[in-house]
Amino acid sequence: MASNGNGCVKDANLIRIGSRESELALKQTYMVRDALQKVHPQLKFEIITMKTKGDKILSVALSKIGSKSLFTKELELALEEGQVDMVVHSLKDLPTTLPEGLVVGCVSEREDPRDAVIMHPSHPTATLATLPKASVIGTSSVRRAAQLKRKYPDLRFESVRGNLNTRLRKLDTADDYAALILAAAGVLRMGWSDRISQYLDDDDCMHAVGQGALGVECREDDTSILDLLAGIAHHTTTLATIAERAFMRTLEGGCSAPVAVHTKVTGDILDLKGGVWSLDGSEEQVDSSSVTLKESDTSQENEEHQAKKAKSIITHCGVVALRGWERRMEQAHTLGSSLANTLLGRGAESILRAAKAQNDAHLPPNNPNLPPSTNLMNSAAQSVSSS
Ligand code: DPM
Repeated sequence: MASNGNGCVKDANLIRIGSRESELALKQTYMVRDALQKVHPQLKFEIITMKTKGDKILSVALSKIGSKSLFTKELELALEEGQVDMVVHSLKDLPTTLPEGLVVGCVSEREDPRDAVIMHPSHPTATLATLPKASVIGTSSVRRAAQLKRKYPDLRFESVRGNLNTRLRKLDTADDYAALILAAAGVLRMGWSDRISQYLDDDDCMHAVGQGALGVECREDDTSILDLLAGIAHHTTTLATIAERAFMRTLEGGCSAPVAVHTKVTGDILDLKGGVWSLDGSEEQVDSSSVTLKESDTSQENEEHQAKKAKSIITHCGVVALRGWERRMEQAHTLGSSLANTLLGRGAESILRAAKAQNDAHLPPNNPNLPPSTNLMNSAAQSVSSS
């Protein structure tokens, strides 16, 4: 028995996992719980669910709410206060800088990271390329809208919010949208693979940083939980997502600016393609870079790592470096930040600044009950085409 910091006595074999309460969030939390249970049959798990700001504010597009920890804050508070021992998130919803004292203890194996098209039942055989002109595509991701506007200038993009169940219902029961763009990972985990009519590869639409992977957050000083999580970590997904998060962090992206990536691990080679776009997709900076991953073999480098390790755990953009892979994690981090710096040197900075300024100009006051404001993604496009 141990105290949880609130003065309450807790069964040391009981692990409390925090989760958002949507069906997808719960399915993801069960995946992590089942993986832990398999390795540690003696442990008991309790899942504690809560609503986050992102679940409550449904009338405003994500990019316009203007907060980075939309889907994470309430759960992180519960973690800090010792009400839960770990929290399962979609890694892409976790900011690249975490609150002091919290870390991502492990990243799970990535599901298909691509975006997918879900067509309205009245367009069973259509693709984005064959939809009628001016068809409305539902997404509140500025990343998706910017890239797809560039590729399919005749389509229109409108915000759609709510959890996956709500969105699919909005698509099917009205004629507001011809199609939705969703992360394939979420759709597949919901068991709706038969609704996917098209997967978007990187030529069409590069995915979000961390998309398709789960990140389990815990307290930095909770060594027993860190040990448990290390046992279910997926090494190559961790490398890929550290590179992506470093790319995002160096750009200071966040969900108000269109930033996207495409990562591949082939043997010991890590490839990262990354890009930034103006909101209307008219401007683009994309490049790629790769690195051959290698643990250090010089004893001096090893000593440096040992010394660092003795002081504290090593993290990259909040993600704990896996033991024996410290050097590779560092290389992945450097790959991401260098690629971002290359793009910044070529004008990505002004693209990002303009996108953020346009979003901020549309930020709603702090009132979740306000009606939705004008559609930024299309209004931005109009102002460009008329200039
Ligand atoms: C973030 C974005 C979206 C979610 C922005 C983006 C999509 C919003 C939208 C940061 N979080 O992707 O550019 O299209 O309206 C979210 C989903 C998943 C995690 C749903 C989805 C599930 C898949 C995964 C929402 N967060 O993107 O379709 O594990 O990556």
